[in-house]
Amino acid sequence: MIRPDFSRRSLLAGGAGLLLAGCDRVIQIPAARKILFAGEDMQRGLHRALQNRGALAPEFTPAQMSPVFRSNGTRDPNTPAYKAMVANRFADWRLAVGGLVDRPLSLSLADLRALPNRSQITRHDCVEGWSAIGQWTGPMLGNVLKAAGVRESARYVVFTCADLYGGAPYYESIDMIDAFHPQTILAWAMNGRPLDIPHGAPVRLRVERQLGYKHAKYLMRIDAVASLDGIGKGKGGFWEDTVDYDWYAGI
Ligand SMILES: Nc1nc2c(c(=O)[nH]1)N[C@H]1C(S)=C(S)[C@@H](COP(=O)(O)O)O[C@H]1N2
Ligand SMILES: [Mo]
Repeated sequence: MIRPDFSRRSLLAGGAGLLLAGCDRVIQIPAARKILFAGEDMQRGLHRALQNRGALAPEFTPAQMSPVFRSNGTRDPNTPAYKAMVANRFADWRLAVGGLVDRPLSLSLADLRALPNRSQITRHDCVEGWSAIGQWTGPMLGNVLKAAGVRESARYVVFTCADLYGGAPYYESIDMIDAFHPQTILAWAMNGRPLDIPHGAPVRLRVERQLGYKHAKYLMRIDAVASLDGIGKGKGGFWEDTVDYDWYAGI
């Protein structure tokens, strides 16, 4: 990831040779003062924005977990292909990782389980007005993207699912800040058990700073892309395309 450098020094170095005048003197020049303090405001504003995007979602204790965690949207993809995977306990399921990567991957459940895993107890907030607290376990998406050698040109990650809506797969997308957020995981377990069908078996996305519809279930493909144009209807997700839900659903 590129870390922007908004330090005063870099602003000066990039400026009109002001560095040569020395700091004390520069500060006396009204025009320079203006540039410096505009820079300071920009620095504060941007840092706040970046910090907020990286902040962790609240995590809870086991005692706070919801006794019932409802399922929403697709509760069973129920296609012939999905039924065949269920019959085989997902032994044939593979997660394709492709798009703008140097090393496309095809990962089995065993591959995902073998990576360092993270468990987190978080609150799921559905835009329809219900919430539930559950525990999720899986590898960080960022580590999988790193293993695939995601390219600098990638700006979004697109998730394609096994369930169909009107013949087309459910899909979602997030940006690189969310993709590399430490709580963004590919969850294969929920509440300490392998993920069940209603909640997205065998693997679903957890992207804890976003509303429920961003948490794609029944994952089949992950693609790094430079643009969302030409994917679905171009708005970055099934609900975004269909009923104008916001693409950025940050909470
Ligand atoms: N593949 C897929 N993912 C999906 C959906 C869906 O219909 N299909 N529904 C979304 C919505 S609106 C919500 S609130 C959550 C529900 O997750 P849950 O069934 O585990 O409660 O999944 C999201 N991910
Ligand atoms: Mo939802």
